[in-house]
Amino acid sequence: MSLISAAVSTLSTPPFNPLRTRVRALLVTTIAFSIVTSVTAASASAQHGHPGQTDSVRHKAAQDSSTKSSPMHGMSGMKGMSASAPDKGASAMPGMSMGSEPLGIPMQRTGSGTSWVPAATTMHASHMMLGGWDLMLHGLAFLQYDDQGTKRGDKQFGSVNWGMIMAGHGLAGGRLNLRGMMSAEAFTVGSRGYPLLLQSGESYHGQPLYDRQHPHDLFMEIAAMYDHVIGDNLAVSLYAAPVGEPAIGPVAFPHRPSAQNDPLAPIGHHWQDATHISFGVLTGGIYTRTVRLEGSIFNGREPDEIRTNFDYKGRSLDSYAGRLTVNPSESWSLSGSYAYLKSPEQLHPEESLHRISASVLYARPFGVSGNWASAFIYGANKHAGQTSLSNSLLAESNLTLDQRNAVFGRAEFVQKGPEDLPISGATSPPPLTQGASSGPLALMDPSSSSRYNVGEMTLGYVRELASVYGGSLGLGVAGTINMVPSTLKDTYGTRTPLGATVFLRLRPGAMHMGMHMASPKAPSHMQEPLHDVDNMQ
Ligand SMILES: [Cu+2]
Repeated sequence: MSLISAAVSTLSTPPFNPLRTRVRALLVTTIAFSIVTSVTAASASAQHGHPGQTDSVRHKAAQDSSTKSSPMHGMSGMKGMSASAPDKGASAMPGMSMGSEPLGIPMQRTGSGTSWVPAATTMHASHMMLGGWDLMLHGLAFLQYDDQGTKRGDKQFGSVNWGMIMAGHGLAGGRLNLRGMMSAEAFTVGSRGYPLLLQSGESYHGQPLYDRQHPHDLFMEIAAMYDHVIGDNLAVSLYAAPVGEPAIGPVAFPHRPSAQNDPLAPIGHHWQDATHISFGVLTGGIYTRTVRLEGSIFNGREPDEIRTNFDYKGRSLDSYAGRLTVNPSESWSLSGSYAYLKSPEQLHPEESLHRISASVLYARPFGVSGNWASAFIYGANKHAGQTSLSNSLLAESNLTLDQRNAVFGRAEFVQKGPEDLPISGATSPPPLTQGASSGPLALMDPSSSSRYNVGEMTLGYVRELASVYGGSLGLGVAGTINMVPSTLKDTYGTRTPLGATVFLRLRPGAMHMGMHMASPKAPSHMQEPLHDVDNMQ
């Protein structure tokens, strides 16, 4: 923590020159929030640590075990479930209460909501047992200085963050998982969110937000999920969430392995995964070890600008979605989804939306202690009455080279309209009232040539600085070059507006679940997942 304070006091001296009180408030909130996971990680490591074993030994053991039985991935059959182990070398281990879900599906495959990511994903979390419950703590906290160029840009010192607790327990022959996830962003970046060129979506003071990313709601997820095995290779699940994520698109960006070191949101968020906070979701799913089919009904209205409450007023579960996910191997996860969102935007309740998405996620270990995660995502919106889709594409990658260094990048293309990125000079988005018959839809018609093809490319680097309470503190930097069409050149003053951010990032250590467990002869003390608390990843 002292490191954070030191770094922050460095950051808070000129030239950044933020208001002292704001910095202090921000600091207190951020630190309080981010140490929730860290402190628990410390206690978890106290429970599960392996004194006398050095890190390198643990790593070596993990590596060895990995060559034998494809560890990070081969967790199958571990939960004493009826399913036989699908992966080579993994053996059933009755009494293992944690680390895999029904059908022996590895815990690492768990994405946000009910989504799957590749099983070869490195998970950052801490685990502990409490009264028969498996508790997992996840979280991510950035403390960033964000500088977005041009007159449409802004500078801000703030924190992007979320923390999550998952509790799992056996129930009636199946598995119950409860989840709670919160974000302090309403306080740490404010109701207006943080500066992000070309971003759009949601509102502030009754006006659409643009060139800023909205803060996430205080309650990001409150959900219960129940899974039950009904055949050798078949299980069903039910996900009920007062706040949660319907079966749309791939894992949402705050939880995406390929976005793990990037504090800033993708500008295609509202074309791809912005439904990750929905106030009322019911999802039913049926799945095998490789294929998952899901259907959701949910409240499709985006969160309102009061970020601390529950947005149920006047709403019902009148939106729906379906998603097919295929994980053909440990490294790949493919998904396709369709959603109908009933009046998603509070400022335009008369508009409904169709959204389709397709994604390919890839993950694999890299070198001795690194990992590589990538995502390719297509997302498109079609407003009711619109004749064609507005498209978005995203390619993203994070390469953790070793225990100290990681590089990441993102490239995006998104088709936005004047209602998303109003031309400068207009105090509010263009003529939403022009002609009741055409209305804003006219503006979105591609034939009106008012659609902007915008893009961005980001490159970043993170250097891990220290182990903090079992988590890892990293210092990072990222730069973005944005691209706008000539029609927006006057608005931004250039066709290539730039953005940059410098940040500290705190998160729990990497879990190496299954590495030791994968060995049939593992001693009993190894049956708990190993926490490399000093692991710098
Ligand atoms: Cu979001």
